[in-house]
Amino acid sequence: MKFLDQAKIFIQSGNGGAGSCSFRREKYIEFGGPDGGDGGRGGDVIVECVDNLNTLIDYRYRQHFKAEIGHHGQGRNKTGAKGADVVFKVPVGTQILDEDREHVLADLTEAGTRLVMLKGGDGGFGNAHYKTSTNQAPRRADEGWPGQERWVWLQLKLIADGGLIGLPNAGKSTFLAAVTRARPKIADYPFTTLHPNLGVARIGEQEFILADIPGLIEGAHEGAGIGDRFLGHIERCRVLLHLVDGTDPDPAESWRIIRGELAAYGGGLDEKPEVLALNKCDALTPEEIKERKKALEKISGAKVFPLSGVSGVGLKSVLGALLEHILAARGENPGVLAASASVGRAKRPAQMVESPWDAEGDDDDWDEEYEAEDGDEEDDES
Ligand SMILES: Nc1nc2c(ncn2[C@@H]2O[C@H](COP(=O)(O)OP(=O)(O)OP(=O)(O)O)[C@@H](O)[C@H]2O)c(=O)[nH]1
Ligand SMILES: [Mg+2]
Repeated sequence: MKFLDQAKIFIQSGNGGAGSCSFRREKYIEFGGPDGGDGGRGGDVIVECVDNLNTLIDYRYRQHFKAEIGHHGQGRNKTGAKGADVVFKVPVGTQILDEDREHVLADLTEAGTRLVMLKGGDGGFGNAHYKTSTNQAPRRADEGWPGQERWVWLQLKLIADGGLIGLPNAGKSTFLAAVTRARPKIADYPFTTLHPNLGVARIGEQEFILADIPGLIEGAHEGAGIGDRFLGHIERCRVLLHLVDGTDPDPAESWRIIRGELAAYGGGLDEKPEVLALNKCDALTPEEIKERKKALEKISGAKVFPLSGVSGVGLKSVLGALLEHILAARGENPGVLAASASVGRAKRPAQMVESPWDAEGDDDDWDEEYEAEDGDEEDDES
């Protein structure tokens, strides 16, 4: 499926229908009097937030949304019908911005929300409306009031509970594929991922949504690589999972680059809770794991989770740490709940194994355990 996270569209509400100028004409009834009905109201432009979408791709193919005009009034006091509304659907997390892209007109964070973006014009009065004791045969009937029109920007900021960040090739997509049913593209060249992917992770009875975004490189805030445009998608996450490639001889430097980019982007990203993990531990010797973990812990001052997205080792404890932050944040602010279960179902937790690298000191037997668990991986899904 194609992904698009911004689109510019033209919306226009309907003009009101005109009032009618008419007189009652019937056999044996002279001076029947005015009976022109009012015009109907124009249709509204309505935006609806739905949870079975997660892209704005539809708006690449249709950019104009015009509501119907109100029907005209008619003789015999017939009021015109209201023009039909036009409804456009957007995924949860869409913001609607002014044409200058500065003012947020609406922020749709809950499925089912409907907002009237532009109201249709009122219908004009028919001549029956102007009948008074002193003017019993008015010939005045009004045009309908005009509708409104404007260009607006739609901007999607996906709603996920956790966001995956790291340098290109850190193994973010591999991690997403390991803990959710999402199937992002994975390859050993940088910038494999070109747009965000979502997946639902499950641990115990709890589910949460993870977002995998394109990798960041030094200078991303100035446009290097594919820039930091996609960081907008993790602005609403409650926790970030920072993956550092363990096969990189200097993991501390990778960590520093990403933290620098988060700070340069702003938006409070660098203040979000971060879970830090040393990835690709299956490709390292126990000594290397120990040494790189230590280096990372020293520079970050945080706990480092060793893991391997490929073998599945260590995933459980990382998910547990993410969940802890997510639950804590949900307690504080239950308002914006993570959205769409339509992203897919969570993967069975049985496919994940405990991390043998977590416990201090028993590094020696990690490879045995890894071998054993590797066997399990074969009977993956039946
Ligand atoms: N040995 C090993 N290799 C891994 C692991 N995780 C990912 N890789 C490999 O690393 C390469 C990059 O993995 P991706 O998951 O595409 O990395 P990414 O962070 O999503 O990269 P971009 O989308 O380009 O930013 C692939 O060749 C993976 O097979 C791991 O745990 N162990
Ligand atoms: Mg990727």
